[in-house]
Amino acid sequence: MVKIRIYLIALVLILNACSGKEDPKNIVAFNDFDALAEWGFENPSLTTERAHSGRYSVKIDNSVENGIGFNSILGKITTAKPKNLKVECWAYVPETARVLLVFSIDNEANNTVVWEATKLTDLTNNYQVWTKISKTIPIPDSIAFTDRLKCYFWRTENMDGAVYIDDLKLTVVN
Ligand SMILES: [Ca+2]
Repeated sequence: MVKIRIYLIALVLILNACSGKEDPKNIVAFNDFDALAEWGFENPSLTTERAHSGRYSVKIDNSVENGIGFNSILGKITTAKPKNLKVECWAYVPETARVLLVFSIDNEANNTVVWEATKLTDLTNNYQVWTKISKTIPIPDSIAFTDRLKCYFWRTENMDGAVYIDDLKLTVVN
């Protein structure tokens, strides 16, 4: 699938320098979706209708079931097994949204190790404005470096309006 990863690290470092808080080595992935678009990546969920950063964000509506997400092998993103992973993003969510934030880990045999699905409407009470949302997921000790991590947004049924996602970040929290 999409390689949403290394070339964004420089941007993460810049953002971190601005905030002065987070340790950049704990950030395993960041996507502002602008870099994807600038590099010619095409996806039905990429949009310029609304953005929290730059020009691009990911839009999920009745024509798009899954927004662009994160998909990688644990051993490619970290050399130490995390105790928790924090998913953060900026989200523009209507009250009518029927979209889940999904975080999953599958092992090499395709068995599910972790499956966390949370309604976006349970992660914010601020509708129709850009809001920072986050979810921290405990990672079991049994995780292997060959396991596959995915984080994405999934529309589970038809809905009125559209959800926009921008600045998706995964951080190790120990
Ligand atoms: Ca953006």
